[in-house]
Amino acid sequence: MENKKDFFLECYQLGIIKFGKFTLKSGIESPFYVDLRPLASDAKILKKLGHYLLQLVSNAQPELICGVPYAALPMATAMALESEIPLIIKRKEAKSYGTKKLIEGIFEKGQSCLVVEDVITSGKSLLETIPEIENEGIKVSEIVVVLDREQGGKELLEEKGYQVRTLFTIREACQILVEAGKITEEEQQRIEDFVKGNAITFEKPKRKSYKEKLAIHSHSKAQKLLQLAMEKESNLIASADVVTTAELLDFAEKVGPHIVALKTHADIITDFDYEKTIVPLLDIAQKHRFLLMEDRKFADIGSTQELQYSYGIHRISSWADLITSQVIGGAKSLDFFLNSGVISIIGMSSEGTLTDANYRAEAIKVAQAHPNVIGGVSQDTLPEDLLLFTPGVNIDIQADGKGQQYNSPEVVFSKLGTDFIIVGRGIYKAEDAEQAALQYKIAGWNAYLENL
Ligand code: BMP
Repeated sequence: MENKKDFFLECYQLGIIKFGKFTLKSGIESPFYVDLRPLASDAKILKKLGHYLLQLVSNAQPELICGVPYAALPMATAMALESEIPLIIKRKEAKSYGTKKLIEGIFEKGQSCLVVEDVITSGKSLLETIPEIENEGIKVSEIVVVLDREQGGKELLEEKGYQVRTLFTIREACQILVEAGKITEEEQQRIEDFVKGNAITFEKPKRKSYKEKLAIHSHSKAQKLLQLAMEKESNLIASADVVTTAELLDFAEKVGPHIVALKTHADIITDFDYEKTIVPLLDIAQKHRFLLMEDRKFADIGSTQELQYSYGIHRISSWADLITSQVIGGAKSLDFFLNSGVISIIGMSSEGTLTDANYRAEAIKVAQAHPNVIGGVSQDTLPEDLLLFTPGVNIDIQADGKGQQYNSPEVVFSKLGTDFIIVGRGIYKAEDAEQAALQYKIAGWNAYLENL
C-alpha cells in the first residue's frame, strides 16, 4: 500500500479540506473547513481508510467497533469489514417506538469497544457519545480519529483517561499540501496561527482537599477518617488479608503508624477469638490512631444483615468503624448499620465483574440516598458526596493472575479522584511490610497533593 502522505493527497482530491473563511458551529471564524463525508463515496479510498485506521489500533484487539454518527459510520463499517470485528451502531436519538435503544447491534455487557470519529475539535461529540455507549455496559477501550484539528479535544479526552490515536493532524495535513504545492506557505502559516490561537485550553479540574471534604461529609466516621488523613498525611488503607490472629496483630503493629484504616476480613482468621483477636487489635488501633474497616461485603436482606452485623463470633458492630456492604439488597437493607460508616460496593476491581456502568449508576443512587453510607468502593469516579475507596492499587504489578486489576497510586488520584487507596498484597506480601506501608503512604499522599 502507498504511504500515508500519498493517501492523504488522494483524499484531498475529494475536496475534504477547503481553505477560505468559514464560520464554525461555535461561531468562530476559521481559515479552513474539514468535511470527511466525501470519503465514503469513493469505495477504494474508504477501504484504504479503514485499513489505515486499523493500523492505529493497539495490539489488544477491541471486541466491538462503533462510529460516532454520522460521518464516522462508513469508516467504522470499513474497519469492521476488514478486521471482522463486530460493528455496533449508535443512534443519534433513541427511537421513540419499539426497543427505544440507543445502541443497535449484537453485543454483551463488559465487551471492549473501539470508537471511531472523523474529526476531533473540542472533543464534545465524543464526550457525548462515550457515556451513551458505556451506559450499555460496554467499555470504551480506545478511540481512533481521522483528523485532529489540534484544538484541544484529543488532550481533553486523554485527560479523562481515554487513549486517542489520530491518523492525521491539521498541521501534518498542511505540511503535506505545501510539499505537494497544493497550498502556499502563507496559507500554511495562517492555519498554524489559527490553530495556535484557538486551542481550547482546559484547566485540569482540581480535586477537593480533605479539609474541604470535611464540610461535605458529616457522618462521624467520615469526619474521623478525613481528620486522620490530614493529621497522618496518609490516605492509605492497608488490607490485612492474613489468616491468623498473630499475623494480623503483627501486621497492624507494623503498618499502624502509616495508615488511616486497617481493612480486615474477619472471616479468614482461622483462630478468630473475640478476646484474643479483636480486643488487642482495638488497642493497636488506638495506639497508632487508625480506624478498623471490616470488609464483610454484606449482601443480604436487612433483617439478616442486622444479625450478621451484631451476632456470630465476629460481633462486627461492636468494633468496626467502617464496614463494606453491597447495595444489591436496596436502601432499606442498610438501615441497621448504625455503629459504622458504610462503604458501599459500587464497582468491583476484578476482571469480568458484573458491576457495569448501569449497575454502578443504580448503586450510586442507593448509596447517595442513605445516611449511613459515607462512600463507595470503585475503580471509577464517584460523585463528590461519596468518598471514593479504590482497591486494586499496586506500585509494581498490573494483575495477579486471579482476576485482580491493578492501578498505580498516581493513576487512581489523577484519573479517578480517589480519596483512599486500599492496598493488600503490595504491603502484606512485601519483605518489609512497614517499609512497604511507608512507601505506599508517601506515593498516595504525593499523588493526592499533585492533584489538588
Ligand atoms: P490486593 O491489593 O492484594 O489485591 O487486595 C485488595 C483487597 O481489597 C482485598 O482484600 C479485596 O478483598 C479488596 N477488594 C478488592 O480487591 N476489590 C474490590 O472490588 C473490593 C474489595 O474490597
